[in-house]
Amino acid sequence: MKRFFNNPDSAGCGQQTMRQFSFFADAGCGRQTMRQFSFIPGAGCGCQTMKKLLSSLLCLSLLTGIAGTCGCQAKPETEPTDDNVFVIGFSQVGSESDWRVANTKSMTDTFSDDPEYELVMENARQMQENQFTAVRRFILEGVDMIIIAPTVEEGWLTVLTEVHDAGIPVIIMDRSVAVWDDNLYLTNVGSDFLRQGNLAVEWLEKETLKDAENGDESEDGTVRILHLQGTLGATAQIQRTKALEDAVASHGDWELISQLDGDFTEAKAYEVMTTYLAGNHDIDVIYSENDNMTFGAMRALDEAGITYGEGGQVKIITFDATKEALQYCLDGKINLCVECNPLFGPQVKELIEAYRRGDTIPKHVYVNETAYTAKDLTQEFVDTREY
Ligand code: GYE
Repeated sequence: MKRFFNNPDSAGCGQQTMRQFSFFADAGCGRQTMRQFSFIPGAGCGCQTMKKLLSSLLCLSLLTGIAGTCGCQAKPETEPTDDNVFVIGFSQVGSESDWRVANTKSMTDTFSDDPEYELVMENARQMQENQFTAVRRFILEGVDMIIIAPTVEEGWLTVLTEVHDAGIPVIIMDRSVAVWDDNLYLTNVGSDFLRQGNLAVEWLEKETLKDAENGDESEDGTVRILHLQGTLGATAQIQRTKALEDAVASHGDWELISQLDGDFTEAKAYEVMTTYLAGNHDIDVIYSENDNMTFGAMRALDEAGITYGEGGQVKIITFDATKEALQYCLDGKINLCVECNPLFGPQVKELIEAYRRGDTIPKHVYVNETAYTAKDLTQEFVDTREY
């Protein structure tokens, strides 16, 4: 590990201490791991694994004169030296959805138990500017690798070139970046969002055909689709939207009645849906680009007295297939859950290990996913859902 060589250890507590001290002093930064949250209630930051947090508390005591002795230099014999620890700077999008929380947990769980790794996560709170700041800080710190889950696709060329020039390998995770030079990153791991969107429209095609055969279509035969979009410019939004727009273009009887920006959050979706429903109730389908927006939409539909799900006025299609959404699906409140798997921490680690062994790794790695209707689900399956 090559970080901190310019950072003299004035406290005598090791290089970690400098960082950890600034973490305590600089509340409000986006650094954290899941485990740190449970020890520092309400803190939105933190930048070390638990054992380091404990040693930093000792060091902090020394620095602030609360305790007289500091055992920080004395590391257990079994612990690797800093030089053996592979430090990964991870710029995460935020914590906007249940999917994201599960993804963060998968990443922190994967690396936190392995003393060979340190995962330093920065939460960008859905702002690309925050990601640029985090990545530049990782470069200064000389981390061994940077993982970026990009908020949006555009705008990455400059900062990725800076990382490349610093000789730090990059993995793009979850969403993608739109750069012409794919040598700027090692690999892109995540979902095939276009395939997800296509699974949704294929299901809708079959459903609308069934409705027509059963005489359940709307009076004029039109399928009115309300589209709730995720963060505009994010790969998950772009590709899921493309699948729907292409399908609408090729089905004369499908109408996109409105596209509302829900930013992948429940609160925003609830707000835009409530406003929309104040003037319009004529909806046959809601195509919602993630589960949390779906929950917000369901609340707005309930308040407007509009029924949905099996036998309801509105069919609901949602993406992610979290445990809560699957339960709604099993209960007949959501018609289709398209799966988006956030649990790829172990897969990311395998790719890193392959890279460290010198193996060639593929430029794009997709995770396995499917789609569920109530017929595909059992209570046992939902109960054991990991996210
Ligand atoms: O669908 C949504 C999250 O990029 C796959 O982002 C991710 C999406 C996911 O906020 O819930």
